[in-house]
Amino acid sequence: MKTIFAILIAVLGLSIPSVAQSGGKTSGKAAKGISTAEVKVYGNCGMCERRIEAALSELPGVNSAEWDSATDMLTVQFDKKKANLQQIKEKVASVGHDTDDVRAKDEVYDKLHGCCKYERPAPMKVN
Ligand SMILES: [Cu+2]
Repeated sequence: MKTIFAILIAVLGLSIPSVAQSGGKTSGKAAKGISTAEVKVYGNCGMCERRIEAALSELPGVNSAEWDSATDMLTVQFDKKKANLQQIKEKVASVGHDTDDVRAKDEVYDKLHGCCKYERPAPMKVN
C-alpha cells in the first residue's frame, strides 16, 4: 500500500509542472494574428483618401490604413480576431467607395463631392 502511495505522489509531482508548461504555450500564441492585406478601392483624389482612411480608423481592430489615389490600392493592417476583410470592404462602401465585391449604395455614391465621383466598376451579377 505504501508503494502505491509513493507512486501516486511521484505521478502527481511530475504532472503538475507539465500542466503549467502547456498553459504557458497557449498564452504565447495570443500575440500573433495581425494581418496585412491589399484591397482595390475605387476613388479619385486626396479627399477620397482622407474619407477612406478616416472611415477605417473608426473600425475596431484596424491598426493602419493607407489608400493610394494613383493605384486605387488600399493597404490595411488589422487584427484578425477583431476585424476581417469583409468588414473592411463594407466600411469603405458605407462612405461611398466600391471594392471589387462590395459595392457602395447608389444614394451614398451620389452624395460624394463632384471631384470624388470615380468611374464605378461594372455591377456584379446577382446570383
Ligand atoms: Cu475624392
